Amino acid sequence: MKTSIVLSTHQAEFNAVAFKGDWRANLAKIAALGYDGVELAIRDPNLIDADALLAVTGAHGLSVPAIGTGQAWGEEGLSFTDPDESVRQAAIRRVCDHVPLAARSGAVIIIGLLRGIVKPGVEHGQAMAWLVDALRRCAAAAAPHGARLVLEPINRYETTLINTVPQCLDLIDAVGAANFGVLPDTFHMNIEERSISASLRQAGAHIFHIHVADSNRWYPGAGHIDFGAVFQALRDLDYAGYVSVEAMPMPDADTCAMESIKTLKQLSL
Ligand code: LER
Ligand code: MN
Repeated sequence: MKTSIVLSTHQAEFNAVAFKGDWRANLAKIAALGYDGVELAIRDPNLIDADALLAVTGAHGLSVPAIGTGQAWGEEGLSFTDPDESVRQAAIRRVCDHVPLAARSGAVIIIGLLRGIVKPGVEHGQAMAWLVDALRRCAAAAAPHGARLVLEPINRYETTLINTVPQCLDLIDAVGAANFGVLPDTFHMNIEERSISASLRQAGAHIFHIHVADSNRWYPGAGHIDFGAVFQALRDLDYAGYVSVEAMPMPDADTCAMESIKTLKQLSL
């Protein structure tokens, strides 16, 4: 198991990101704390200089295990399940635009809130059909480049589409693409799953990436999630991917990042 932490390349509304803004300074901090990698939250890949970004991550010895895409929903309203077809197409194009950087870095592309919520007047079944179709198109576009995609089950207060890991496993069956998997996030799992460790065990090899935050979305160890059981399940699965910290910068970003890596290193022993 390897460690990473989320960094937004730009200022962002989403609050569970410790590091935003000055990405050069933040990458130096993340490397100095001993993280193996950095997960990049990127609203629009056309607005970043991928060469410069990868040069700096490489110089620090940091890998890029994942790219988060949710700001395109939060700040531009793009969604796989919007009733407006042009919005759905724009969301698919945006995911495809992430493929070159994902292919270069080996990052998985995360579909979080970009899947959307079921809007008033839309049948749940229709939203699911749009979602499956969009995921198939994105997975097909990513596959020739060796890039992978994950969907993240997100709690009911943020979306009405795919709240649990078992629901996501059914979706993986429906999409039927080998490069499409699941990203469990312990914060959401604590709200939605019957048992966090049982759902992780059920997902098994479909887990391509993981987010960790505690029950209060502070750093692991600041709430009441049993991370001992979480890590035991991951060890039993021989999970060899990244455990990525996506937590609020509380009490401040530096403390969050420092406490998180201390706990993750203790737990993964
Ligand atoms: C994104 O990774 C996430 O966990 C969501 O809460 C975004 O709103
Ligand atoms: Mn998450």
